[in-house]
Amino acid sequence: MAFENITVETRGNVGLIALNRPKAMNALCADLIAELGQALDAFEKDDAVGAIVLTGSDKAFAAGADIKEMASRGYMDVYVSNFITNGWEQITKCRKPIVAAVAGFALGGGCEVAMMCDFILAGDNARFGQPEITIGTIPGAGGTQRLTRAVGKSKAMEMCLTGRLMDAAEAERAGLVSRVVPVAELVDEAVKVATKIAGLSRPIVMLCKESVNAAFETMLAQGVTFERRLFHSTFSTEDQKEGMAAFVEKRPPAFKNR
Ligand code: DAK
Repeated sequence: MAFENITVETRGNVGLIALNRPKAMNALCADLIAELGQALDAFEKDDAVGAIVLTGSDKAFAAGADIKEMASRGYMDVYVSNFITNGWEQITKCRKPIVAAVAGFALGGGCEVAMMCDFILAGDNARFGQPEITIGTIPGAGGTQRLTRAVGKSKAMEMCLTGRLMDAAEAERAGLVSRVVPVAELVDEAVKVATKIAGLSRPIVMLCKESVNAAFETMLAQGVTFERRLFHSTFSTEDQKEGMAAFVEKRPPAFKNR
């Protein structure tokens, strides 16, 4: 597939997508979002790919939705056309794990896209924010919801109400990112982590992702019950037998994704 706003490659069994609109700080125009959706879909269907890394450039993961594309739209227009809705949440529908490797600016829709991924590894120059309030609007792709769940009300409220950016160290302290690594090592480190995941049992990885995600949609008791059902179901797989036998026999497991 030929893309104009992203680059796509595979590294071993990891699919690597890089947002690539350098002149606009990777602003998320409609074409970019459509291409991202196509690339994710292709990796989701590709049996050779077990995990995905989504990154940007060293300067910007993405500086938000494309303001120039949005600026002159009117209410009836955006409402009736369901403006920038289609495609935006495809990341959250993907069953394979997606690691966001964020360097530079992750603002507005950029921060929201990173938060839609399963976890975020940050380069030490990363800066996160929801600055929509400073241009007369509010987050529209889940920022007020996912940021609040990630960092708590006080910090999320301050960031959404003032547009203040958070640096990588603060983002790690607040639990928005799993780890901070030197920016020069970011993509390699993300691919390394994704390779580790892709080498595990694919169905078990998918069950695990589904179970963690259920924590955002359920009450605790319901979530724990859901987890218990999935945990029990892993005992119906060949990979659970193999994983535990390999441990007992002191050898690496050979998972068959069955
Ligand atoms: N859109 C369009 N162009 C952008 C852009 C953006 N978000 N961000 C940067 N650019 C462009 C600049 O206009 C400039 O282009 P030229 O002037 O050279 O043509 C170029 O990228 C370089 O930017 P700067 O010259 O500004 O570079 P600096 O290093 O000085 O500043 C910056 C970098 C990232 C701090 C600054 O560019 C900035 O503040 N950018 C805007 C950040 C922002 O406000 N982001 C939030 C946008 S609103 C939804 C889905 C998503 C959304 C809503 C709904 N649905 C699913 C319903 C999301 C909304 C948003 O993200």
